[in-house]
Amino acid sequence: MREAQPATIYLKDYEPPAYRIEQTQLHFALHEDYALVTATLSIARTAGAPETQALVLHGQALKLESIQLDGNTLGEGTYVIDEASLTLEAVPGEFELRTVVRIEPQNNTSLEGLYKSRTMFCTQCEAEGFRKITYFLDRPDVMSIYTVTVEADAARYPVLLSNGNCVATEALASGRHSATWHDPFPKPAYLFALVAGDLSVVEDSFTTCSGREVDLKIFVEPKDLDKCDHAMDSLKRSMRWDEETFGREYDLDIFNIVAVDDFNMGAMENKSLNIFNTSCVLASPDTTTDAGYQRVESIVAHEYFHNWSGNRVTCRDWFQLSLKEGFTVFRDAEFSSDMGSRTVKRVEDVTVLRTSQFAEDAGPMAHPVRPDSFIEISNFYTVTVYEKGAEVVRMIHTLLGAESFRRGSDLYFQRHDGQAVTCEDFVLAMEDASGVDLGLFRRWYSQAGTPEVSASGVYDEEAQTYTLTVAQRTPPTPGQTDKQPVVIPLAMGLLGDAGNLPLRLEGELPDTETSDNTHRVLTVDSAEQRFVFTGVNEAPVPSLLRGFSAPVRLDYPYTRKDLQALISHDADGFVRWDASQQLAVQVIMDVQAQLDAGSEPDVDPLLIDSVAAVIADTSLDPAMVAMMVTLPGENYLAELASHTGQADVDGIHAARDSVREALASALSEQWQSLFGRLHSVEPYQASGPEIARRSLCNAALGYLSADSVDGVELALAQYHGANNMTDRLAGLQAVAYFGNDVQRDAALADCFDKWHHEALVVNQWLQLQAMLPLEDALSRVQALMAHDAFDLRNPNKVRAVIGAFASGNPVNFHRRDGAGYRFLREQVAVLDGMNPQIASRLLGPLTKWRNYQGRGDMMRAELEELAAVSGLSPDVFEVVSRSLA
Ligand code: 0A1
Ligand code: ZN
Repeated sequence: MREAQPATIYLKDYEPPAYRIEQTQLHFALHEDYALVTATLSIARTAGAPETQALVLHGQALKLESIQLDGNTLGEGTYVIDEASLTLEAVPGEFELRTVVRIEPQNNTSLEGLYKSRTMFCTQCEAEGFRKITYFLDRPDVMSIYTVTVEADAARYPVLLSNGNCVATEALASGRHSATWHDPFPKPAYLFALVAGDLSVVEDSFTTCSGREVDLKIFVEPKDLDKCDHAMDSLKRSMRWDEETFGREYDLDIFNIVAVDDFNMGAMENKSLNIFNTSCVLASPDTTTDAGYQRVESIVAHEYFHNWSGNRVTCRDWFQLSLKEGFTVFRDAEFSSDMGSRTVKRVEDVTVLRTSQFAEDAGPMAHPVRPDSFIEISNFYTVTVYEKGAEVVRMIHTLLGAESFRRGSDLYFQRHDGQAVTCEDFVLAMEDASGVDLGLFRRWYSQAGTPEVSASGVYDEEAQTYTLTVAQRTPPTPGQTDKQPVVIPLAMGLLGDAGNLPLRLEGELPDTETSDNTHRVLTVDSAEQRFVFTGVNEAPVPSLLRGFSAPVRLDYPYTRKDLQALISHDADGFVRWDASQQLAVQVIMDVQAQLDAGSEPDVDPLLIDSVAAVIADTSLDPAMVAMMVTLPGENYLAELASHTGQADVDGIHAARDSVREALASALSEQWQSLFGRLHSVEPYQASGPEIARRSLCNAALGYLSADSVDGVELALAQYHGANNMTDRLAGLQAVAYFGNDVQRDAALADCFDKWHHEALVVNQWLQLQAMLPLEDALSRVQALMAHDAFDLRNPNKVRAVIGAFASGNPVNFHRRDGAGYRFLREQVAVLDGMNPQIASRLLGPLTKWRNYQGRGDMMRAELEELAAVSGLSPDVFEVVSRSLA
């Protein structure tokens, strides 16, 4: 255990900064074995702060070479340096501070601050990486105007970039050169960026709504120049959409994106210089799947949208992270919905939310959308802050309606432009613009845990009424035992034999009916409520939580017939899909119980009929059909099981497999005809209809290869004949899962042979193998880590192998002998010395130790083993100690 525990920081202790840094001038001299950073800061004491207030600058892993105050060199003894700060006890009210520090980007494996990725220099400063570059007030409420000069060898680093506009370039002695950039917008240090490298560029332009011409540039390594078109198109679509949908115009004449191979996250919204993980910006038919294309579009949009929701209006402190992230995820989801299918996008997002966020909210790391405390903020870039945060914004949108919400967002941007603000400021703007009281609604920001909503309905034939009773409770989470009811917008309808019924609540006059009187949003805001619908002339099936209108667990005692009715003809696409999943969950659970009891699995024919009907329903979007015929994932099933007890990973796996086999064989003709109808070798297009076609075709291929050797042959043929990555990978995956050992190994070897030069393809090849539910999976994973294609310093490779194994290969990670857990613990311990952010993220699956039948002790033992390691990073320390508490 470490000697001194890292400190916990509390929201309640927030104090505004005592000093501001109005102007920041930086000079970077970049060399192969060191960099010198000269920072000239114009600092002023905040009005009202005492003159005796010391100036404490953040700084980490810096070697101070010199320090001057208003031109006078400060001698030792006039300042104090420790491993996290530089303190000047007495300073004037206004002064200029100049420091020169020496850093070692080439040895920076944390990928935070200034580091080298392959041959280029780049930065990652969010959340607190700037302090690894120079001494500074590295907090988001200190906003400064930056002028940055980057100086480096001209041949190795012809491209020199920073935020804002390039205002000067200079050729220097000894083959060096420099470029100076000025950003006119004040910004917090976390939005600073610098890049130096030998990069190729794709250029385009965009004319804003007020007629300004913006140069758009994407910088990549020369070999990737052919993979930028999709990102560029996505960027232009995002810029137009933000003008049209949110009235947001871009504010500079230049917008740059740089792709880097070694990156901890997906991408970063630095002002006018977005830095992207290559996996989130590069796309070509041969290297990128349809899902990859969609990810590029949504991440390019997400980072671009941050220019307003994050940069122009930023966070006061890191507890407010969801202010920018929740809102921006909401904005990017709306964008993707408008670009493609709204229902499909919703289903994808809800799947992530229910699988990962609900699990987080039910486990030891549970925290509110606006956390109250943290040790290491990097640990709080979570599905709760991002995805649940976006759900909270979506609920505000639902409660206010689209028009008032837009007024609220306009007011928020106008009121707070150039400021660092709080989630409360966002809610206040929404209230002020709409007149809607969001008083109790605020609990969504402060209360952790997923609310459980149980609903029941009673039909009174005589009175022609239908009474819906809705109760809610939120289970306790660590540190929060008493929970209050939350405000839940419950979108719903009532389904009759021939379609959705008109809705009228008791006491309402007929003229309050809207044009669509078969759909409404009930506001549920107390522990238990009753809603009485009148004029209901048949016993309905309630269609509840339409569009997943709130991030809650809904429990309604549906019969399988009810679910079948919702699947086949409810008006809400989300409910239709959700009912298909609920039916599948019930059937899988039946089969699990049968297998447990030692009996033969007996798959309810109702599921088979229902899947057959979905396949035959030509009115449905093929992408919806694909999602409705796909069984819920093992992690989701485990999450559901651990909600009411503990998950039996092997039982879930076996049951799901046997239901899949039953569907594969009972409907083999249907799968064949679907495949025959949908298979195509036309040139690849990443259009909505083509993506939908491929998704259904490949779902059919999955069932065919699960069913027969002929199916595997078909998959093999598709793998070899494919002209795009989606079909190639689907073919390879089907062969790897259902083929024999010889077929599997030959196809995998062939894939590496053909694609070893494309890092992003190799990563998908690694990931596919790490997730194979084979008996020797762990030794395969260990062999992959010894492969030339693997590199422990590259987060994409680590995620593709170690991450995919721990979270995407449940039967092997949860091996009975505990070897999967031991493996993960060992890898985390090694990685912690290199890259604490990645190490701590990888730990996620072990933190769920309470959820697994017969495994908890072994999992906890590995966490305890880690806790005993000396010199753990604060990142890993926080996750380990919270999960053991
Ligand atoms: N703000 C970025 C992603 C990001 C998050 C955390 C980081 O370091 C801890 C880095 C980048 C986004 O939302 O896209
Ligand atoms: Zn973001």
